[in-house]
Amino acid sequence: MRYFNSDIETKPLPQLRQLQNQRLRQLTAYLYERAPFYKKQLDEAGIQPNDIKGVEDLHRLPFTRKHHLRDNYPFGLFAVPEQEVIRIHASSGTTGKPTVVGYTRQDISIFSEVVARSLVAAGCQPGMKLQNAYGYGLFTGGLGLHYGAELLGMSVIPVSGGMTDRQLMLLQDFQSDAISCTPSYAQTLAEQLDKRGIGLSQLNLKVAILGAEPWTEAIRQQVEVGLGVHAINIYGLSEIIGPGVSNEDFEEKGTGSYIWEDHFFPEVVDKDTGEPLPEGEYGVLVFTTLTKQAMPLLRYWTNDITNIYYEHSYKRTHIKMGPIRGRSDDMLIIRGVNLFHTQVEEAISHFGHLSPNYQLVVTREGTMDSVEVKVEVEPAFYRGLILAGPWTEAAARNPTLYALQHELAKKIKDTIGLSMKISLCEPGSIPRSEGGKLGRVVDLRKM
Ligand code: DLL
Repeated sequence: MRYFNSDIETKPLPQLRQLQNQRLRQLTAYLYERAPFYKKQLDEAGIQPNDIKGVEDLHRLPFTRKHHLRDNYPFGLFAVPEQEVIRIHASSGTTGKPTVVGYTRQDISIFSEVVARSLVAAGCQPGMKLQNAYGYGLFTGGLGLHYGAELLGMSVIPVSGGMTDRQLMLLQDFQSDAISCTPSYAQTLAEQLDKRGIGLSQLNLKVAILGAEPWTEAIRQQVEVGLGVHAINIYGLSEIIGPGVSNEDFEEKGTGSYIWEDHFFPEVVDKDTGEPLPEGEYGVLVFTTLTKQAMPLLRYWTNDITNIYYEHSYKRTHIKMGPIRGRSDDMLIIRGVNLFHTQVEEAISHFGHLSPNYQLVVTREGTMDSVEVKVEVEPAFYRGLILAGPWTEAAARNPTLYALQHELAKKIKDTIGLSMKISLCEPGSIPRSEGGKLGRVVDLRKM
C-alpha cells in the first residue's frame, strides 16, 4: 500500500482547492452560528460568513491564539453540545491551566484517518506491529497513534512512554516492526541497546515515527544507525487534532512533511506583522481546521516556525512543510540575537567527534546574557582519549579536546553570530529523555 487514501492524497490541486473552498465556506457559517466566540470575533472584524468565499479570503479573518483557548477554559470553544463530545484531550502549558480540546465521533474518525495516512507515508503496512511509546493519557500522542494504527490494520502494542527495560524487552520478544516515540526517547533507546550489547539482529525494527518535539538530521542519523530504521517525522498539535497534521514520506526523506491539507489548511505568516508570506519563506505556521466539529479553529497561531512549499515531482499533491526550526515563544533572545537551540545543534552536527546530546544553559550576570553549550563527545572518540585524572581537569589540558572546543565555538560564532562557552562532557552525562519531550534549554534567567 503506497497511500491510505489515494484519491485524496493525489487529488489534482485545482480540485483540492475547490474542496477546501467549499469546506471553509461551510465552516465559517457553522462557527458563526454555533460558537459565540467566533460570532463575536467575526462581528468585531466586520465580516459576515458570506464574505468568505474560499481560502483566498482567509487572510481577512482574525487569528485565534493560545490565550483565546485559555480564556475560554475548559469547554468555551466547543461548537457542539457536550453530549456529542466523545473524547477530551489537553496539553500541559508552561503556565497555569492546560489547553483543552474536544472531539466528536466524526473528529475521532478524521484523526484516525490522518494518522493512518501518516503511517503509510512513513512506510508502515497493515499487519505490521507498532510499538507505541508515546504517552497515553491527556497527551494526544498515545491514543492518536493508537487509533490511526488500528484503522490501518496494524497490531498496536500500547506500551506508552518510558519504562526502557520493558521497551527493549518487547522490541526483542514481540519483534515489533515499527516504533513511535519522541526523537529524544528514540536516542535513549538506541543508546541503551548499545550499552546492553543488544545487537540489531535481535530486533525486527524497520520504521521509527518520531515527533512531538523539534529534531534534526543529526538525530535522524543517530537513530537510524542505532535502531536500524528509517526515522520519519510526524508533526501535529493538540489544538489542531494531535499527531498526523503532517508526515514525511519514507521515500522522500528530508524533503519535508506532507500537510493533510484537505483537513488542515496551512498558512505561513510574518511573526511580527501577521501578514501571509510567499511560498517557501519562513514564518509562523497557522492552521484552519476545515472539517472538525467539536472545536474547529480559524487561523490558529501555532507559534511554530517553518516554511511551506509545493513539490511537483511527486505523486502526492498536498503541500509540504520543512522541519520546525523552533517556536516563536521559546525563541531565545541572547544579547539581541534571536536563537533557536536547533541552530546550535546544526553547528554541532559538523563535528564527527561530538554527539547530538547537548544542552544549552542560559544565565545572566547584570545585563549580560551568556550561553553555555554542554555537549557530549562521541563514545568511540572518548574511548580513544588518554586522559590523566578526572574528566573536567584532564579535558582542559588535553590538546585535542581543547582544539575541538575552540573549533565549535568558532563555528557557532561564524554561523549564529554569538560567542558561547563550550563545555565538552563525558558520554552519558547530559539528561536523557525518559519517555516524553526533552527540554534542551535550561534558562536560568527566568528562575
Ligand atoms: O506533540 C502532538 C504529537 C504527538 C505530535 C506525537 C507528534 C507526535 P502538543 O503536545 O500539543 O501535541 O504539542 C504540539 O509540539 O506546536 C510543536 O511545537 C511541537 N511538535 C510536535 N511535533 C513536532 C515535530 C503534540 N515533528 C507542539 N517537530 C507543536 C517539531 C513538533 N516540533
